[in-house]
Amino acid sequence: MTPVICYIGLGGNLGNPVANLHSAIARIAAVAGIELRGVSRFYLSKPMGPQDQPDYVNAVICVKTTLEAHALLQTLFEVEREHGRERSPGLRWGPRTLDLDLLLYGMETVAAPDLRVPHPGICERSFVALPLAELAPRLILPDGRRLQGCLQALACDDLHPLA
Ligand code: PH2
Ligand code: MG
Ligand code: MG
Repeated sequence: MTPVICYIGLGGNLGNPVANLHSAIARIAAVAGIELRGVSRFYLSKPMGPQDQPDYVNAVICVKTTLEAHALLQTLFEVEREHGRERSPGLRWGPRTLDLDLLLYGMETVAAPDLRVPHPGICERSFVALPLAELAPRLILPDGRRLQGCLQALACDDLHPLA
């Protein structure tokens, strides 16, 4: 298969999120068929959703992969599980040790019951759009929107790069 450039959003706010993100990135980079191409800075961000949870650490990575979108998604679920992620049907946007979201899979649009690409939150969430723009400042989404245009509409005062 022709390699595809993908962007993956990482987040976490339980346990040691910085360590979890580093460990997840190393684990993803070691998968056959995945080549790590870039890592954004790590950001500390205010929680979206319920406010009675710790701040999140967020980052975005770029990978080049020969895996199909669903195979990549399964890999991400596996890495989440290895990092103590529990998928309870309970709280929406509740705290988690590790969240890996497939943001972009090349310029493809996927609308399956278990996978939506581009991730619907890219343009609405500063903790996704800002680190993504670090890696791909000129990015144009498959629907034609410019990432920079989305960023200008977002208040980015709710997140800070970690030293
Ligand atoms: N993820 C959530 C819910 N809320 N808030 C921030 N700041 N960062 C996240 O990654 C995040 C969130 C569920 O995926
Ligand atoms: Mg998420
Ligand atoms: Mg997720």
